[in-house]
Amino acid sequence: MASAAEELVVEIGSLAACDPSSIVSLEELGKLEDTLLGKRSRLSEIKQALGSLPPEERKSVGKALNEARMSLSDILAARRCVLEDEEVRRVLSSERMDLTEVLGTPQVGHLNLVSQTRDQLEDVFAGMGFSVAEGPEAETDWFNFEALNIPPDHPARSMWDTLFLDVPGTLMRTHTSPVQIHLMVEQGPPIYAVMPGRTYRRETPDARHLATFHQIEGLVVDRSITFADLAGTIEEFTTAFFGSDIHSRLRPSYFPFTEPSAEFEITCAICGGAGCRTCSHTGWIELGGCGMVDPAVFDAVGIDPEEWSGFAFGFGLDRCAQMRHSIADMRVLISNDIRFLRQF
Ligand code: FA5
Repeated sequence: MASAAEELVVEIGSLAACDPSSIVSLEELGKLEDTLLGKRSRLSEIKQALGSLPPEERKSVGKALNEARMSLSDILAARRCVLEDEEVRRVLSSERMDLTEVLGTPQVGHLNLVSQTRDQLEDVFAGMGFSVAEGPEAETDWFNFEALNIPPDHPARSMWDTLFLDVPGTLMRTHTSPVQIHLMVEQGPPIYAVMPGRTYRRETPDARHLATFHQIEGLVVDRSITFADLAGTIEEFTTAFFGSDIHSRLRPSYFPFTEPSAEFEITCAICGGAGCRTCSHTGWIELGGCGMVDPAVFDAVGIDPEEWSGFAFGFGLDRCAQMRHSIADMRVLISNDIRFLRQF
């Protein structure tokens, strides 16, 4: 018959035979640890009763107890490791941020109002049979002035406050008119073209002026072109671009490269023609200049003025945008104020 000590050793062995693989949460595992190893566990009870055993039995039961506790601690710690690892993975996956994920419609930018206006003007003129050309922004004095019948020391140079470059004889173009010269030299007549681009002047910005702004130039050179063709083209463009509420008028003016020359004005869209600060209380806004190509320009580029005639015009692109959208102060176009830009 087995002694009490031998029975205890068998019981201790059965208590130590634990398989916690069915435990799936750290909370459940904590409870099991308490049941098996806590102060009120059966193993603790046996430990407390060790003192009442005879010394020779105390040793074998004590040894079995220690081995059982160590084995259980190892088994439970291993299971704890697995469950803690699973918990970390679960938290990481629930908090994972997918940086490639796109929520809703992506925010994309759009063309600045001036670029949109350039595209719209190009469309209007393309519809009227014009092609689109471009030229350099850094120019030589010859293209920007001399070929346009503005020799050195000509008083008309003061019409364009010029930014000169360090290389002698070069400058930032003050208008898009030098592109007329490029086309006439490089292509020759007949020409039906518009030339949009950026222009530069040493100018203090105000409600109607910027130091870096944009113009669109127009040039027609063909046989028998008259001032009536110019007036008709401008009228056609005004209605197509601004709508029937905006009227245009030509007023006699002076440009060295056109003869006769005219200023092209449209109804101020800010006040509807009543007069306001933007139009200096005149009810009209100057959009550009125009006229018949001066024979001296044809001479400079080698085109026979007896055979060919033509007209040219140059408008402010920024001013077109300003009038089309009733913008009181042109400076907002370059202010980078996202609230303003988003409207268009
Ligand atoms: C010229 O620049 C001539 N090249 C126009 C021309 C072309 C005349 C072909 C005849 C034949 P003007 O300096 O007036 O002209 O400028 C033309 C237009 O550009 C102005 O009416 C205005 O709409 C715009 N503009 C001129 N300066 C500025 C500026 N600082 N800021 C914004 N727009 C401007």
